[in-house]
Amino acid sequence: FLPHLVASIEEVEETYVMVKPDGVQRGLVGDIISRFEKKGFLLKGLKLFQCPKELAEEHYKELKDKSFYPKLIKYITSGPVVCMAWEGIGVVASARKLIGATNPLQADPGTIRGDLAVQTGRNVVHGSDSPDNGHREIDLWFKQDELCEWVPAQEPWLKE
Ligand code: IDP
Repeated sequence: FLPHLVASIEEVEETYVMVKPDGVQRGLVGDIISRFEKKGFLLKGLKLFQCPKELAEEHYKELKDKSFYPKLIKYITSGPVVCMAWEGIGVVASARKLIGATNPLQADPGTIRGDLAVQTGRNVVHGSDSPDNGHREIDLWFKQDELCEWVPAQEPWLKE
């Protein structure tokens, strides 16, 4: 990140956001990327990717004892996903707010899941739940040379 351009270094975070296979199949990729772009976060990595089973299992390892885990792995590997790395002040919690509650029927209107999904098992998007997991998941899904450090021309219009 670029410490000279932000008010407080500690607040700059990175998070892993992923359009799940249902979001890709339903043509929601542009809409979802657009919400993070418009908010003012910095896109550092982006790719369409067919997730292998081993990676899905590693990503969701904390859920491996849940009854829905086998179905979850099947879902995430059922077609291409869109992987994104986003950077910004408070981006981890903010991305979770933009995404909405895990169960789309409980997600507020205006959120991605609230606007675009009806079931927990097809909730179109993932976002890291902590700064530590943001780092862990970006490392897991991206190679170093797939990530860009750059300064958008609009930076001074977003951050004082
Ligand atoms: P999150 O994605 O909102 O952080 P988690 O509890 O970490 O929610 O669960 C990860 C993913 O596992 C969910 O986004 C959803 O795709 C799936 N999942 C969670 N709970 C259920 C369930 O009860 N049935 C089916 N799938 C579930």
